[in-house]
Amino acid sequence: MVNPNIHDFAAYDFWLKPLGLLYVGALLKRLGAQVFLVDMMNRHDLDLPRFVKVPKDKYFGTGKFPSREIEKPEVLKEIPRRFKSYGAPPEYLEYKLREIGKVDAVFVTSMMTYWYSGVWEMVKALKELTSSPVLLGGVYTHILPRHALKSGADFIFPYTNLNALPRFLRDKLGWEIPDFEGNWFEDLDPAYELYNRVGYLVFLSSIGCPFRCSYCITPLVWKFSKRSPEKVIKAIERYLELHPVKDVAFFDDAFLVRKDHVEELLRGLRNFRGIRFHLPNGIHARLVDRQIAELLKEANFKTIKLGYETSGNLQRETGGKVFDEDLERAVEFLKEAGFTHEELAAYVLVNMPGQSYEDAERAVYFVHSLGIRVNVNEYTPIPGTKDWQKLVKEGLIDPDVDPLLLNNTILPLWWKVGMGASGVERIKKLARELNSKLPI
Ligand code: B12
Repeated sequence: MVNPNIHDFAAYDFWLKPLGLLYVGALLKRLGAQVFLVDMMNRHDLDLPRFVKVPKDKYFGTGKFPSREIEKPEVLKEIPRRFKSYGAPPEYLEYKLREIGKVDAVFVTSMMTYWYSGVWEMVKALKELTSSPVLLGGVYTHILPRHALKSGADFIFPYTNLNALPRFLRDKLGWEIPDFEGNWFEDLDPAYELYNRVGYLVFLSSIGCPFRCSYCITPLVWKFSKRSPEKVIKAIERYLELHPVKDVAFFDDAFLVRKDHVEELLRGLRNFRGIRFHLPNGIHARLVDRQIAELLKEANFKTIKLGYETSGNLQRETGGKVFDEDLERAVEFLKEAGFTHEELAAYVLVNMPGQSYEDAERAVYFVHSLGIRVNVNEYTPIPGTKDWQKLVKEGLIDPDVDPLLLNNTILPLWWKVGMGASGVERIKKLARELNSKLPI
């Protein structure tokens, strides 16, 4: 199994782990396969320092990736910034593949659609370095399956239900394997035993999201479900024993949905002494009540990002997930429970279609007025979402646009919708200034 390099203008290791691929690994092992992992993005791999200088951790296990400048793809030629390949160098891949030896198939994952050039490059390298069939899955393949067919992979698996994988392997590769008798999300742990070392662990306690925000793809690709807290806790226990790290993050899209479940999970997490927990992916402010806030504190959460998105009418129009008063109340409860402004932040989305500069500015000031940090996220339209369909219908986006151009950093440079690059820069600068005014 291979997690490819990221090609981008910037990337930072905010607890990045290829969770989907680790579930695939767990499933294949259950079905009797012998599995090896080459994760080009694992900064903590024991062999990596032999091939490249690895930047030290910054905080909570996060840090900069090693990187090297690469030539820009044709469509990005005009962008006046350096384009890089992040993660391990090609020699590391060659070394790992030699060490593993001949395999029956290679499973490659993918994340952001606009990172596809790193995926294509990896597929090409694997086709050259091995004689095995290459299967490609992951976020890019389920958002853009037709585009992914051009990756050079022998097969793409554009689905998110891993219970369908055994049949796929029987059909495509002729493997003689049984179906998986269970539910992949409930019954499997991400296979962290495939790493020789990690700097942190990432888990999911739920998959999917019951909300229907117009800019988000999640509700369209997973049926929302929660894993039993007991199993989540057992998985954390099991892997902390194997990899004694200090930091554990959750990638859930809807961590707080289903109060009974969340409370049981948080009560269990209190027993992990000395472990710092993180929620980098935006929790639903409306679902934070006094009890949840206290349990989060008792469990030793150190990073809590609240989803705020924007101010004004768009709050309702994009799905009505969070209103000003929800965020205000959530922050109040969290602060009462003892969280400091260094541990709390809210995401503000900028450059959304229909969002004025003033809306975004107001959102930034509003978050700051609550005494917490503002994290600015640059909007990017995701193929398949409600937003995307509307933009295509109105002629505001070409449905065949090269996904590289949808990179959130460069979109404002060319997209005529929204507040433009200078507007986005001003909002980011404002957020930086306001954040720096918070007491240390
Ligand atoms: C964690 C996460 C992040 C993290 C970490 C990423 C990082 N850079 O460190 C943070 C919070 C930093 C982040 C940031 C952003 N993210 Co994000 N993120 C996610 C998230 C929530 C989880 C990914 C994950 O682990 N999923 C769970 C695993 C199990 O799913 P999976 O990998 O798809 O795997 C499944 C299948 O694909 C399959 N599979 C996977 N690989 C393989 C391989 C094979 C061979 C097979 C057979 C199967 C298979 O197995 C799994 C079974 O279901 C996803 C949403 C989501 N739920 O996926 C968004 C998501 C990927 N992010 C998204 C976006 C838009 C962003 C931002 C641009 C937001 C913004 N506007 O600022 C930023 C910027 C990212 C950047 N440039 O670095 C979009 C993707 C957009 C796109 N065009 O691709 C998503 C889908 C969110 C969304 N709701 O729409 N993100």
